[in-house]
Amino acid sequence: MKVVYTLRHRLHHPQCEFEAGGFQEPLEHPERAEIIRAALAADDTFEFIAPDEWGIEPIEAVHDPGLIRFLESAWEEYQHERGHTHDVIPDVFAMAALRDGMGPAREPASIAMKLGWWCYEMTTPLTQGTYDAARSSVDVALTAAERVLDGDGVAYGLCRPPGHHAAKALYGGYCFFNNAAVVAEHLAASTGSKVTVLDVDYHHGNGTQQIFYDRGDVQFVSLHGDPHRAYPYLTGFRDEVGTGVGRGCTSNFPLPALTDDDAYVQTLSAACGEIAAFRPDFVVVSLGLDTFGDDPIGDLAVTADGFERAGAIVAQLGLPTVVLQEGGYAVDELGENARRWLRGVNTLSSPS
Ligand code: OKP
Ligand code: ZN
Repeated sequence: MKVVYTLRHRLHHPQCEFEAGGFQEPLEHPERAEIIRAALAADDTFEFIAPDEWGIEPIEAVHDPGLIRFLESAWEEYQHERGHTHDVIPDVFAMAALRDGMGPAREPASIAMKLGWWCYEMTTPLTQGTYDAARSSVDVALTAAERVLDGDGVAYGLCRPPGHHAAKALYGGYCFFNNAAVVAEHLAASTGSKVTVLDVDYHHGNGTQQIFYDRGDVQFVSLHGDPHRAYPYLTGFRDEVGTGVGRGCTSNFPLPALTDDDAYVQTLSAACGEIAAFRPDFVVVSLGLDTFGDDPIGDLAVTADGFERAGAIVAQLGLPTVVLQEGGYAVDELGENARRWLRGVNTLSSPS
């Protein structure tokens, strides 16, 4: 199986993360990708390739051009306007309710409020190289998709930063550009066929769901911690099923705390039933490994065996599959967990 990787992910290296009333060590850090790279490099099932450069157009196909322009210059702008800081984090937010009854707001002029216009929370610092790292993460994702378009049964993009929380016009949740959405749109647009995004990250992929919510040609299926207790809290409820021609093309499977391998695999099988019924031509997997029992920010109980079983269930769909890395924060086990999931799905692999 081809693994697409670039060390450009290291350009995004936050120093701190604001949460629960204080600053802490970032959970989403460069070592995550390096641990996965090392685990896959030690297994000769995997062959590394570098990403191609895809330019801005595939990103513009899913994101507001204003968000892209903002991310390109925000760090620099902040340094000029507010003084030097390694990490740039919003401290004021453009809540629609502030102008309730007075007409909609316009994009603010000051970087102070621009941050809170394009970002919805405080755990996602912008660093000097964040934009370039986020662009490289999209390049990694699209290059993995290209392998599959060229006939590989499955390919893996070692994306970092992750993408699934990034909405059309918002970043947050450690995500800047929605790698999975860019790939799904690219596959759908370039082949005129149907695509499913299967999101197995612990956190609901609100961004991906939003981008395709009214689409009949791109299905979104997600297993995640129930938003009654899990980030991002506002999306991922069972009754969110899509709208317009997309009605029925979104399926959410909220999971209870401590969900174990057997329960997890059973729900994944049900989710794959929905995928088979949609009859897609391609599957894009948002692979979060934060469903792992020892993950510091998840509360499920999936094990390495469970991950291999999960990959094998996705392989049984028998569809060309692009696997893209999202979350996973139990760093010591992250590499082995990724390796096991990918070995599980690898029966799709075909010589290229
Ligand atoms: C990104 B991905 C929980 C802190 C939550 C943001 C989480 C973003 C997760 N105590 N902070 O879906 O893995
Ligand atoms: Zn996650």
